[in-house]
Amino acid sequence: MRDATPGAIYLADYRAPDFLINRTELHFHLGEEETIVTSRLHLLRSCEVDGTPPLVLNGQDMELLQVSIDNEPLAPEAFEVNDDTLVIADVPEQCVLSCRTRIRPQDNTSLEGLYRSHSMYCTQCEAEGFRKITYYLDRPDVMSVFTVTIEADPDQFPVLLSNGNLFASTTLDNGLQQVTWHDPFPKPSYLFALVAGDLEHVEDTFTTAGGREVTLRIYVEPKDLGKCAHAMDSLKRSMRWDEEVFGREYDLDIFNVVAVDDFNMGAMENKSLNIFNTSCVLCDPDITTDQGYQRVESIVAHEYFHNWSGNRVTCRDWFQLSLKEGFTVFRDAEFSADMGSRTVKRVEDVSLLRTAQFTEDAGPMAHPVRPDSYIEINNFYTATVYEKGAEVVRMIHTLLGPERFRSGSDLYFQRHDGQAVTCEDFLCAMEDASGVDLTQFRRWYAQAGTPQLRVRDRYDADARTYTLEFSQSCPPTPGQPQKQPVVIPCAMGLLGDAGNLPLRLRGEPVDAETADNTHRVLIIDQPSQEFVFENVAERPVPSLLRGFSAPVRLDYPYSREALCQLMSRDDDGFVRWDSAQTLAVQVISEVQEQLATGQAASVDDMLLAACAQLLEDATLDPAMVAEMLTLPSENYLAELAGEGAADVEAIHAARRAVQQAIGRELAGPLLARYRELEVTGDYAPSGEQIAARSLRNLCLGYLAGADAQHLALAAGQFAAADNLTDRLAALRVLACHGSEADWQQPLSRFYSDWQHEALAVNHWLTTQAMMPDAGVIARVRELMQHPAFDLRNPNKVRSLVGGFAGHNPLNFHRADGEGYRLLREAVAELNGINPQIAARLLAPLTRWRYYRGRADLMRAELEKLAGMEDLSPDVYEVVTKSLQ
Ligand code: 0A1
Ligand code: ZN
Repeated sequence: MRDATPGAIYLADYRAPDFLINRTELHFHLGEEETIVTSRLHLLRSCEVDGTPPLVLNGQDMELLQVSIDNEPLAPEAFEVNDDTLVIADVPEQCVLSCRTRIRPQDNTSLEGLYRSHSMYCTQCEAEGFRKITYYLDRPDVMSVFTVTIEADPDQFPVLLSNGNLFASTTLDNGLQQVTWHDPFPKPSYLFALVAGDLEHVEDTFTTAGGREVTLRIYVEPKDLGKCAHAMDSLKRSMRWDEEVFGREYDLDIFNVVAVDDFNMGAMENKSLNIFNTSCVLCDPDITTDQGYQRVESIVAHEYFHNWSGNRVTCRDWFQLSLKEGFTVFRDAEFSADMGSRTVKRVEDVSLLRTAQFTEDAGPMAHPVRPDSYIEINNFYTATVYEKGAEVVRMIHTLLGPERFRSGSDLYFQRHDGQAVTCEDFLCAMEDASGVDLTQFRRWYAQAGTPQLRVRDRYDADARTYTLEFSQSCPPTPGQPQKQPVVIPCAMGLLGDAGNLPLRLRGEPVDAETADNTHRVLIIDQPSQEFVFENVAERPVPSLLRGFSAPVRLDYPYSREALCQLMSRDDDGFVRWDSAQTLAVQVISEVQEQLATGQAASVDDMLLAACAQLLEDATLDPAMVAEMLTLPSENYLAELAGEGAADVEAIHAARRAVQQAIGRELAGPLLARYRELEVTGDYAPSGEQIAARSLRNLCLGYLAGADAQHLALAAGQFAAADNLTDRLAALRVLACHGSEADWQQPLSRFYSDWQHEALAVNHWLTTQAMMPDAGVIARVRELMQHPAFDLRNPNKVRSLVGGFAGHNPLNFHRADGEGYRLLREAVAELNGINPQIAARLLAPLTRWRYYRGRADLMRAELEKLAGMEDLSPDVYEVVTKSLQ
């Protein structure tokens, strides 16, 4: 909590540590009332240091019982303890420093450091949680070899885990169980982990390419033992894939995963002891949706891949967070693309980027992929660091090509194994291995904001030339009024009447490789630039930014005819989807104008015909058809409207009118697809079944949204479903399009059937938070008092309050400000419980500049938060930056 205004930390102030810790020995006595932690830190003054600087250790929320140097207890005047440091003025060049501290994990609601979740103890140390466990140099560039001893009552805590290999295990004279773990790989404190609990595990093995047999274990509460198979399979697939695609092998004989119900994020890559939010590891057809299965696979992979990109090579400081996160998200995205449909994966990722990251980049918290400053590092686990960071790595992959990218990655791991490094080191490895100069490309790491790529074209029929004119710009962001041009790889092709045209670019040498193909990557690195294509027989439609080759906003004045052509005939699946999105955006905004001027909604036949074509073409992948038929979200439409221009009610009405027109006009084909796509046989999270269910449930939504008669289909599906995907899709259709008589009974049925499964109940909470009816705010408030809800459990908070504020724009932005009030009250309460979650939950209020007629109401709630006493640095940073 704050006793003074929290200050910012700057990258420019980075200094190497004065002391190193070669070895770290920790002893934990886990008791009923308190936990006693004893550390022995083998310290060494850095040889780069002049003089004898004091030793400044980080530590928070604990009681220091004793401190000694080389076994000699220090007198009280030899050290100074305050709220977050222990300072010892006089420390020998080399010594063993020992601290004994008392902590109370059972009272730790922040879920950082050591805390209790149900009956187990576990840790979360990234980014700065270790300092709540013991006094330490809690910074990622201090890497140490850890030996950890844990003592606890074996009846309560039969399982005691830490990083590395089990070294010893005994029963002490007092009946306590004592185990010792040793991790041979030096690591920063943020990768330390400890787990104690009454857990059971499933076990498997994996043999690495080099012949090492690795024991794989997933630890869960006994009731969840049957829900680990999918995660285990995903882990084995990830291990094999990382060997094959990145040449990375696992390096210990054991790899443990633990599932925890109270967890701030998705999962954590602690060395050989990954800790997962239960929602990201447990799978069962009745508690996990198809998307949930896919998410588990990708998060298991993500955490596993961190073993190299994050653990063996880690970050020098937290400004370099994207070094491990951007690279690892890129790696997990490639893995998922290889496991399923590459195009569908790309579409999902770009949708997320455009909604979450573009909004962040256009708002008050905008920051570069490598930020220059922060107040609270926990606020920087963002879509920009993760998702835009991954896009930046993807662009390097595009610029270098797959082989040279792989050489760059090999060089990076070889050169920096065991080190804590920077984004600059990553770029240097990529340059050195490939010979490609990335000087200008570095701006992607330093500049915030989403660049805009404006494209105009000319066709000269006489000269048979087609010219593309590009210009780029980037709007100002906080602290960065002026931007420099970045390097934008624009993958493209040209679509003619009979398909994609062969390309010949003026000035390009004609050789076998470039002579007659239909795809190019143009490099846009100037404020404006022209490319001339020769021998172009007809005016083409440009297919631009294929595969979303750069994280930019594309501005090209596509006609609806051109969009329909791209949608149905372009070679690139991403462009086909993106054209469908652009067409839908155009049609929705046209309807919005019609409604605003008192006309009836009239939905362009061209959109309806394009949708009909998609529905009727049995050769297409149903998953892709479902993506193409999904209308842009209300949040995305609001963001496109621009600052001061988003009218939530008008957007909702227009989108709904288009949705209803599709449901009404295409009822025949929708119903036909709905019937034909029914999956028979047992549930499996296979690509084929997932694709069928996604399109089928989308059809159901359109049908019931347009005609109440079809609600019966949803009711039937709800009753008959043998899996959560179909059950929940039907429930959501009833809750969204039906009246109380339609949803009342199924909602209570769902709860009574699944109340024993927290993860299923979370979906039940979200379903109710997203309902469009006016009673939703009262319902959310009521649910916050429901026994199934718990403000201390982040999954519940995200499901209910996050679901409401983030995914129910119509009611969150209600004109009377009640939605904003609800969110502010929840954030205010959470501020004292779990500041990290409080700050994250606040994001929808920070977008106040967008909403016409709502800005004052939204600001007023932010101001109330700003005026609170005891504001955490987390919430303080988000509130003050968004009010600036
Ligand atoms: N490094 C993890 C994410 C993570 C970050 C912070 C946490 O607590 C503040 C927890 C987990 C990952 O990328 O998966
Ligand atoms: Zn990560």
